[in-house]
Amino acid sequence: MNRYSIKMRASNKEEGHISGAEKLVPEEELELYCARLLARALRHSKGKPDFINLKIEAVAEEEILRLPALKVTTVETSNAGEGLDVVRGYLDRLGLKRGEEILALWGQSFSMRGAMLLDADSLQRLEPDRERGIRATYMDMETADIARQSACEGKNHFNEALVLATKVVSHPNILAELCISDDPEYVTGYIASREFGYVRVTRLKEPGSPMGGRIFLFRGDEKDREDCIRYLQQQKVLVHVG
Ligand code: PML
Ligand code: MG
Repeated sequence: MNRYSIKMRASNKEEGHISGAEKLVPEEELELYCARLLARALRHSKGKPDFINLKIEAVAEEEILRLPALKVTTVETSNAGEGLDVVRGYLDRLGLKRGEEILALWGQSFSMRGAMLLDADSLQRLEPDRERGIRATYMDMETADIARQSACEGKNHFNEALVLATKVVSHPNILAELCISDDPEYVTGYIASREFGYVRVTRLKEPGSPMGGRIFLFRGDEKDREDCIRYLQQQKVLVHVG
């Protein structure tokens, strides 16, 4: 059974980017999901798009890597400072000596479309294009249609982030991922790693802030870096949730 990758992005002149989403669906559900993603683009609260791009590519079954979702835990925090302390604690747990500097660099990812790829030891930035960053893509959750359908109806920050983080930290050269949403009302962020799974931090920024971004912490040589970037941007991944 073949699958198709569908990517949707919508924008307009006033807002710029309005919404984007991707799916990796069986052939018989392709038309249905194109319609669902189109509906999502048209009904976004940020505004009406004047440009919608739907990109559809066939994906052979043997190209797909299947991964179980990371284990999820939640740490309750009541302000951004407490949230950052929690993240710092997990960086310590990974043996990373320069946690404070890593947190300070996070802000540089806030204006990027993709993530910062950061050498976990030298803190050198490793993205070939620093403005764009690295976009982890070609992933979806593997679950019953009903769950995928609801994921299409609007943005489900948590599901989409769990799928992305599972893909990202499954690469052997990625030690951890740090993420804060750029959605002003969404204050839950996370740190994820193979060692401790996906740790949700309920408040990692203050409400109303449009600042958000991702860091992928990397350790390896030049060849590992190339392999890792190829994996993040091209490997097709289905994440089994629940
Ligand atoms: C985003 O806006 O894409 C990032 C979402 C982070 C989700 C964190 C969570 O709810 O676990
Ligand atoms: Mg976003």
